[in-house]
Amino acid sequence: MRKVRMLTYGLVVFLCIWGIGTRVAGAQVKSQDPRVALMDNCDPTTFNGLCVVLPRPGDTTLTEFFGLLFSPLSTTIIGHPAWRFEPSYLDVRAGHTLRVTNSGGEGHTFTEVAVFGGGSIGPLNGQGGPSGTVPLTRAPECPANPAALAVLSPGDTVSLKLSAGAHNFMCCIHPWMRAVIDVEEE
Ligand SMILES: [Cu+2]
Repeated sequence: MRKVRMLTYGLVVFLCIWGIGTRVAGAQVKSQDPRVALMDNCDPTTFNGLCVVLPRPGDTTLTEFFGLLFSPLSTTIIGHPAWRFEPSYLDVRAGHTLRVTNSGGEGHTFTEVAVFGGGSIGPLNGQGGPSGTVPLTRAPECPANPAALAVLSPGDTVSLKLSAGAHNFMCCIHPWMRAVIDVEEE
């Protein structure tokens, strides 16, 4: 009788562990719906015309934005950290589709580059910055003419299928917005 009871307890414990394991595995499968958000915190009033009004608008003023473009501790542009890709590093299983949404109030690009560098907007590469500034060199994948930028407007989403390997993405407007998407074989 004791043996039967122990077997029953054993079975219950096993089923509980199996149940938890299945749930964890399920969560992992769900996380294989990879997404990246293009984020900023632009204040529509001071970014007059450059920033759409979102349901929850940003509150970084243009002055605050410019205030964090440079640091006296760096010879090149730093950039405001609220302008970012979220997450900025993502492991993706091969075959899954990456969804990229502009959740910010400004236009951004999600441009694949061989190596990270500057974008298409001179002043946001550091041109005209404090004396001694060395501007970033434009990544060749970012067009020399800003009119040719493939801008993702606020609210827009694109879906990307990526080959195996590490992919570097940057914003050709705000070159400190960067992400690495690492696509791994099953
Ligand atoms: Cu951007």
